Amino acid sequence: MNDGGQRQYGPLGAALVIIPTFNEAENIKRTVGRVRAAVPEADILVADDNSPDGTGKLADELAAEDSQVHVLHRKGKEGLGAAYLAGFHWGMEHGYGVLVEMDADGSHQPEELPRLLTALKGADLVLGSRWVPGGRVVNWPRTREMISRGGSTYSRALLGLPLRDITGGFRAFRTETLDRLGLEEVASQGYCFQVDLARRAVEAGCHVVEVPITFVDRELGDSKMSRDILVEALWRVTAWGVGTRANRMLGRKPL
Ligand SMILES: Nc1nc2c(ncn2[C@@H]2O[C@H](COP(=O)(O)OP(=O)(O)O)[C@@H](O)[C@H]2O)c(=O)[nH]1
Ligand SMILES: [Mg+2]
Repeated sequence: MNDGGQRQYGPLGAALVIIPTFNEAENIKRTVGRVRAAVPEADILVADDNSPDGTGKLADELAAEDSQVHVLHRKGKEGLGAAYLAGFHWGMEHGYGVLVEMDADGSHQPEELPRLLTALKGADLVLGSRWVPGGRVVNWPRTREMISRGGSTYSRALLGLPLRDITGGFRAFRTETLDRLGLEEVASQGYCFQVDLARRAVEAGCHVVEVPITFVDRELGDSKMSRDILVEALWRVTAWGVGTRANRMLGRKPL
């Protein structure tokens, strides 16, 4: 499955860092500025779900000053998965070779982007990982850490994935990797979108590399994690696990 070590990889194309936002007015300018400084050659797409706090307008101001910053205005809050799918399509249509996922709230350090992109030279997909040696979390409430670790452990065990951080959202994809994941069938709305893409990548035989990151809890604004998001993740991961096992028993292709 993970035969990427033998594979020859083409050069990385232009990179687009996709930043989904919902009510990140206190964070967006600083985060965009840090990304621009850390990877000046990369473009940015802010995918805003019509945030009531005016994040979309702030992003427009940034885009007006900087031709490498773009904004995708979406009509309303439809979840992280839908925002990323729209951002991926935008990036594909505009010919980027690398599409990066990154949170707006400062939890993902833009200064770690060069390490992710370097690793992508020899991989199909790179996951920024809190749970590999060298990875860590700073200031995260104990309950959040337990939910996150538990989510990865449950997904890893049930879906048989050889990965440590399956729920994280700091990732770099080669665009051709996304073409192999059957994105048109992805229905995950909340954070289980990340588990969904990871399992699809492994099932497609992609070479997935985990790079240690330092995840820092947000200092400003509120988390959008909710009970509904957790419930969706639990039922979807469980259904995928049951489906994968049933398909294996029946000798059918998964997904
Ligand atoms: N466009 C969009 N962005 C979202 C949505 N939900 C969360 N986000 C963004 O996704 C990122 C991660 O969300 P966050 O609330 O920090 O989650 P946490 O780190 O797990 O507490 C942030 O940049 C959020 O603004 C959504 O429904 N739509
Ligand atoms: Mg966050």
